[in-house]
Order: sequence, then C-alpha cells, then structure tokens
Amino acid sequence: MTGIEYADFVDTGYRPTDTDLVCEFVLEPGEGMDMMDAAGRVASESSNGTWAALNVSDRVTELSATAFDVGDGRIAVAYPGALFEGGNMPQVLSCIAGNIMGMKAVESIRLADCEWPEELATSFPGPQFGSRVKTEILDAEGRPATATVPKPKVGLSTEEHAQVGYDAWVGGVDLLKDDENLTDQSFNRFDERVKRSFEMRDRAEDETGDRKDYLVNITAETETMLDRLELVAEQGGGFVMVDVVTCGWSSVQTVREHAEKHGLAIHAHRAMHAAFDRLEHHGVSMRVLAQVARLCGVDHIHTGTAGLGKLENEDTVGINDWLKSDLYGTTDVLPCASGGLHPGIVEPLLDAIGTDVIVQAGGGIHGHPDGTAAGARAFRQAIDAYQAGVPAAEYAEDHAELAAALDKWGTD
Ligand code: CAP
Ligand code: MG
Repeated sequence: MTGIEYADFVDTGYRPTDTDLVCEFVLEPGEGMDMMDAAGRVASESSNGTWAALNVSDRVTELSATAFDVGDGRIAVAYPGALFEGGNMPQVLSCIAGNIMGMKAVESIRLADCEWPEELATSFPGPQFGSRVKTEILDAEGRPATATVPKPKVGLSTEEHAQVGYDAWVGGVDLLKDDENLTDQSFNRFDERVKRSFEMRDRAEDETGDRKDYLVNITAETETMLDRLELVAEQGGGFVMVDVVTCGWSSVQTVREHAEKHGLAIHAHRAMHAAFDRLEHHGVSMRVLAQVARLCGVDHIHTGTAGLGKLENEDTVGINDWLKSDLYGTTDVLPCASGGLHPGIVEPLLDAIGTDVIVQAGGGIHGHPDGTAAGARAFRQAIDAYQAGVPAAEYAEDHAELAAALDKWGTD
C-alpha cells in the first residue's frame, strides 16, 4: 500500500499512451500556489485523488491522471482511458470539467482542448450525416447551405411563421430554422407550427423544384423532445434542432439515438455556451464544446462568424477545421455561421470560413426594406455572387434585392 498525494499526480517525464485522454488547461494558480502545486491538484481532483493523502493499492494509482506538461499558465494532463465509461458524456465531463472548475487551488482554470483517444471517441456514435446533409437532404452541392430564422424570435403566430418560411424558401433559402427560444408557446403551438410549416415547405419545393427543409426546435424535457422528433419525422422533415447546452449532453445522446431511427439530422444550437466559454481564462472552451457535440452525434453546430456580425466568437476557423478533420474515420460536422449576418458581409465571411458551411441570417433577411422574400433573394444573391467570384457591389448592379440590402446595411 502506498499513499497518494497531490505531488504524485505530476510527472513531467510521463508520455501519454494512445489510450489516454489528454486535456490542455489554461490555468492561474490560487493564492500561495505555484504551477506545479496547482497542476497536481487539478490532475488529482479530476481523477482519483482528494485533499487527504490516501493509502491505496497500485491498481488504484494506475487510474490516476498525470500532469505531464507544466508550462507558463498552461498544463497538459493525461487521463487513463479506464477512468471513463464509454458512451457516457456526462461522466467524462464530470471528470475533466467537474470539481476542478471551483477549486481554491486555482484562481481560474479553462479546459482549452482535448485529444480524444480512439477507443473513447468511437464509443460515441458521432454524426450521421455531417456535411453530407448538403447533398443527401438538400440541393446545396458546392455552395454554402442557407438558413433563416424568423424574426421576431418569438411572437409570430403559427400562420405568420409558416408564411415567413414560405417567403424565405421561395426566395432561395434552403432551411427555415426555429429560434432558440421558440418551442411550444401559446401564440405558436409546436404541433400546428410543424404541420403548417411543412405544408408550406411542400408548396415551396413544388414551385422551386429544390429540396427545402426546416430545422425544427424540439428543445424540451427529453421525453417531450422524443415526441416532437416523432412528429417531425411523420411530417416528412429531415432535421431536428436542439439547444444542446441548455438541454444537456445526456438528452442529446438520447435524441441522437432516436434521430437515427428516423433518419433525421440534428442541428445543434448552442444557446448558453458563452456562460462557459466567453472568459478566456476560465470555463470550457467552445472548441471543447464542439468536440463534445461531435462525439455525441450532432450533424451541425453553430461556431460563430469569424469575428463578423453581432456576437463574440472564439476561433471559428480553428473550430471548424477540427469539426471537419478526420477523427478515426467518423463523420464530420457541418458548421453553422450565424449572428448578425447580412448580405453585405457574406463575402468576407466566406473568405474566412470557406463554403462548406451553413450560413444563417435572421435580421439580415427579414429586416430587408422590401420584406422577407426580397431579403431571402438578396441573401442568396450574395452567395451566388461569391460563388461566381464577383464582388457583391458589382453583382448588385443587376440584382435589385441585393442592391437594396447593401444600401441598407453596407458591406461591413
Ligand atoms: C441569429 C440568432 C442565432 C444566433 C446564435 C439570434 O439571429 O437567431 O440564435 O446567431 O448565436 O437569435 O441571435 P440574427 P451563435 O441573424 O438576427 O442575428 O450562432 O453564435 O451560437
Ligand atoms: Mg437565435
């Protein structure tokens, strides 16, 4: 029997094995601590140690995490794969982003990045479609898929909502999307909205000859989400949308299982992510949240607008690259850019993030001086201009809707 203390969780000579989960933390030690002291406490508390020295067998110490790289304000910790229950994301996060977030040994700590070992990564289902939605569910080959969220976010009646959807679809948008706080309120009931919107979707498909779809926000208590998912499938929808952070990963995992039974793709909205990732020195990075979402099996996730638009962003490009990178042969995730977008900033946006994305605009379509249908046309024209390699201002010379949008919002 040996006693394990905080210092036993640091070994700068250790080299991670290919079954270890390696986590990188940004860290500022707490009062009276140096980086080594704090690193030992983080590795200990997030694996199998505690404040008191414990007498344990070697079998137990083999499950200990090791802080193997202790730098200036950053540490890397290796967690043995056996610490984790495969396919259980809450359990994984309770280790690597659990008690340590509130330890006095750290002034602040941020889980910045993870390297997922194959066994753990593939214990999760991963996405079903990822970027293949563009060709398997939509007709968006070779260009960004487009989406719009009716504004005002909440308050439209069911009829108004379905009409906005129709106007946007026939204007050239691929996807109607519910807003994150629109679910089943008295002014716009879920069941009726879904039915009416898909009727309008069918009309728009007949008129345009293009496949159109609807990112239906099923966010709710898990059982309710499953009922809503069934209705979307019955009505011929291709997607469900989930506010993944507010719902929690356990319910996302359940939705993923049921989505597969019905061949539905999952659009992940990330409302509340900034509560974890906005502070650069504390919390959990968006990069890690995106990794977690991919493992749990979402097909799309919002990753920001590369600094354009109305919201603060963390490294959109780096996160998107990770979502598309090869992860043991699993399916990729299609990133969604959203938040203050309008036709005038489509060009710099696509320059920054490429065209294998969804671009989503609410105010930038419905706020068009001539209304939603014209707004949708303007948005689509901006994309078509980009695809043709023509500057938006030049394309606007013979595209009146785009001209009106550029006039209203400019190009930055
Ligand atoms: C955008 C949006 C999206 C945010 C989400 C909104 O509307 O509908 O929810 O973009 O943020 O409610 O703000 P606008 P993110 O197009 O009118 O701005 O994509 O960063 O998660
Ligand atoms: Mg929204």
